[in-house]
Amino acid sequence: MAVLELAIGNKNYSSWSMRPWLALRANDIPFVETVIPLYTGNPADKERILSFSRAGKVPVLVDGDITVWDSLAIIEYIAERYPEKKLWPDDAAARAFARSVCAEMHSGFMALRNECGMNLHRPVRAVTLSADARANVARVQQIWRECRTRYGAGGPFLFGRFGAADAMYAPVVHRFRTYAIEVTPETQAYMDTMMAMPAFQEWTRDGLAETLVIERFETV
Ligand SMILES: N[C@@H](CCC(=O)N[C@@H](CS)C(=O)NCC(=O)O)C(=O)O
Repeated sequence: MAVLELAIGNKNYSSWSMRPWLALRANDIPFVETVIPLYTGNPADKERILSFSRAGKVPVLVDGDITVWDSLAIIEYIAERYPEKKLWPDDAAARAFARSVCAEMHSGFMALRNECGMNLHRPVRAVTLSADARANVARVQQIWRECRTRYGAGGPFLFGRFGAADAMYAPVVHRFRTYAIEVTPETQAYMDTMMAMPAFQEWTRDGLAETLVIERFETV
């Protein structure tokens, strides 16, 4: 079996990269990681991303002669290749719910993403959020509460055990922390669970050790 290779961006900033990376690492799935600095202005860096995928974006997973680009597609691929890791819940209703909240994250929350970009270096400090971003924060908390209440009895994660939905929402944990967003006690408890994960801590440590600064992400 070929060793998986995951091409990712800077760990400090690349929220999309964090998702499949966490899904792999938290499940002890062996893979080689290739970090490509983003937005350096150096055409060679962009060429390197393009050599993995013509979409020109990371993350990209390479498994032998199979290439999967896009965070959610990669998580789906991992779930299929390692069914024993149970990235999706067994129960059909829970699975449908998990897929829906993952898709909602993947395609939404633009205001929160724009106003609170993931930036692990950033000193913890509150910002004034737009009404749309505040609505995003409320919706994320509603999703987490509903997942935990309906399907979380088997453990501390959204669907009990750690799974795809936790991986997809992991960067939001950093955003809520870094931008000092006021959250409910249940949200804080879930964030604490995520932040205590060795894989989450490893990503954070690596990101904090990076020195490359991307000016356009340092504005808030
Ligand atoms: N929807 C894509 C988004 C991927 C994406 O936007 N990646 C950014 C970094 S987080 C990127 O590769 N940017 C580099 C560039 O555009 O040159 C996914 O889920 O993987």
